[in-house]
Amino acid sequence: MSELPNLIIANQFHPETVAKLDGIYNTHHLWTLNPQEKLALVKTLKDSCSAVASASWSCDPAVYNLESLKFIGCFGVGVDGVDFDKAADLNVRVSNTPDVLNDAVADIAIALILGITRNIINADAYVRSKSWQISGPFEFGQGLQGKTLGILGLGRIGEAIAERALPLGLKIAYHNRHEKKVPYSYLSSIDELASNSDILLCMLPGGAETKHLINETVLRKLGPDGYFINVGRGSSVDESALARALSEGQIAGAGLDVYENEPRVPDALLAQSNLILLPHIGSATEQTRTAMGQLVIDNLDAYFAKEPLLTEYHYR
Ligand code: NAP
Ligand code: 8YV
Repeated sequence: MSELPNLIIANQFHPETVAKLDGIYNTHHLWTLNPQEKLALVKTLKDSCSAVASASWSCDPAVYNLESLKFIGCFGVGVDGVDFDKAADLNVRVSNTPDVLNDAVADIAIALILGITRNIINADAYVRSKSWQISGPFEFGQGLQGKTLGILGLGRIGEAIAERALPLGLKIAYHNRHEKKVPYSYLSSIDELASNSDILLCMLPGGAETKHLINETVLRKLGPDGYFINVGRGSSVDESALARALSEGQIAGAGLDVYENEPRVPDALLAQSNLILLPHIGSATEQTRTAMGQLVIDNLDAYFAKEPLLTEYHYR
């Protein structure tokens, strides 16, 4: 029998980190099992396993059948994959991986802003299809200088985006539930933020409270010259309303990194040419994913050593 502590790995995430965990713990790869095998494993481990490592955006509900569960170490900052009612019932502590991904995600947000306002993807296609040779110069894009970037969800990542946007000549406005001590204009509602933004960027967490906050009304307030960017969670956006807004010219364009039912993207969005679609790559650099994985490992170390967690997610 292994002397190493048991650790259930609920979902497949960052293979490099999972391989490291395999070397530190007696790991059980829950996602490789069928439903009966999952329940059998959880029953077998019910008195001998108290920790789970999981993707933050998805955590197999079978783990809540583990009566001895006391800790879930998440890979990712947005913990919408955790069932906090069940976690609270079991008195489970949760950690996530904030801050180490701010730069990578903020970079992707800026890439989407520049990409859609300068029409970069269609411009690339224009060269490859030889349209440049045949039809002449490409259409003009929109400059950013003096425009307003409205950030919905000005938290850790939102602030990193604002820092990058200022040197591009953008003014910053934002909406959170609570006003912050920052040198940016606070607007007290999403509608007001949309009305006052040239580019509306959503950096909200997922979950019931933010579901479909970006709807037809908000997009209409953004207006026909406005751009919408989403790097937070797809569940915050009514994707049918967004597809309609794009096809009917209610807004000028959009850039998305996240979707409501990943990895599926609605056909109505795929059909839009004034839209850049990325496959949830905000934090996807070698360096950032390694740093996120190290934080998962460090939180597990701290949990087993009965020391304070490095980045506990306080949900109560
Ligand atoms: P954070 O620091 O907690 O920031 C979230 C901000 O949203 C806070 O300022 C919060 O302010 C605001 N907020 C929350 N609920 C709100 C609501 N109902 N209405 C208005 N504002 C609200 O989180 P973060 O580290 O910046 O990460 C934000 C999210 O980005 C994550 O939860 C995750 O879903 C997503 N994410 C995506 C990627 C990617 O690859 N695309 C990568 C990392 C993270 P108040 O509390 O004052 O409302
Ligand atoms: C994911 C994210 O973790 O941290 C988050 O909340 O959305 C991302 O960093 C990443 O997509 C892993 O696949």
